[in-house]
Amino acid sequence: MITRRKAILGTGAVMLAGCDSLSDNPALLSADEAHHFLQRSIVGRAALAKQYRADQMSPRFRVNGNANPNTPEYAALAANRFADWRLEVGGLVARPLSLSLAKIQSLPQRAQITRHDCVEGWSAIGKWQGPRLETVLQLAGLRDGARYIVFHCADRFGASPYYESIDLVDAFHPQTILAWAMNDRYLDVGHGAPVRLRVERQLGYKHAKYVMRVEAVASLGGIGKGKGGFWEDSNGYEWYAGI
Ligand SMILES: Nc1nc2c(c(=O)[nH]1)N[C@H]1C(S)=C(S)[C@@H](COP(=O)(O)O)O[C@H]1N2
Ligand SMILES: [Mo]
Repeated sequence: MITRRKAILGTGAVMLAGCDSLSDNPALLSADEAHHFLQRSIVGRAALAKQYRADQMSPRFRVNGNANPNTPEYAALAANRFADWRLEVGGLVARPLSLSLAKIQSLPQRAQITRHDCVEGWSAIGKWQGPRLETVLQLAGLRDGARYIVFHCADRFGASPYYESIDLVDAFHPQTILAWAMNDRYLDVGHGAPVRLRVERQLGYKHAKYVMRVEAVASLGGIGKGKGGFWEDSNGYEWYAGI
């Protein structure tokens, strides 16, 4: 993948020689922003991730990262089959929401069979179902200035909760869903019950499990250490993990 990224960046530098708008000049962007800009302009961020047939689904889909939040709060929610769980939607929105699982299941649904690619080098094909994130964001109404969507999770690594973030291109991408079903069953605890993000154009660590709160923000500066995600802040993972 590193090789491919380098190739993409190389092509981009040539193509961008023709850009004349000042705001489009990658020289004025930080390295991260420039990388992101090039990915977007060349790969086409609106393109769909490949979808697979049912007979191509992996017989076993590994659980990775945290397999259970293991907090008393989460245990109580799970014991009640998440009937008392609510997804909070807030930040830069006109109408903050508190959505039950039943409400999330009653919204228009999307199902897709996709391949999950973990940065650690394994992949698995699974089926995911849930409402598009766009549907939920439209219910809440993004306010001017909202640029990123942050996902706050129920699990922790030591003292830090897991969190991730995406920009609005990915938030409104048709395959970006809040999945509550996997392989035609309720999401199990290992895979992120009751709801996890699927953001199919990016690597596995962006797909936040155990989502408790969705927050629209103007900048990632106030989230964690400012790089937009738990692994980005703690281990130098790239914020834009496009595949
Ligand atoms: N909340 C939370 N989300 C997470 C993680 C985690 O540890 N906690 N691990 C990430 C990583 S690295 C991967 S590869 C996928 C694994 O998803 P799976 O357990 O369904 O295979 O979840 C991602 N989302
Ligand atoms: Mo991963």
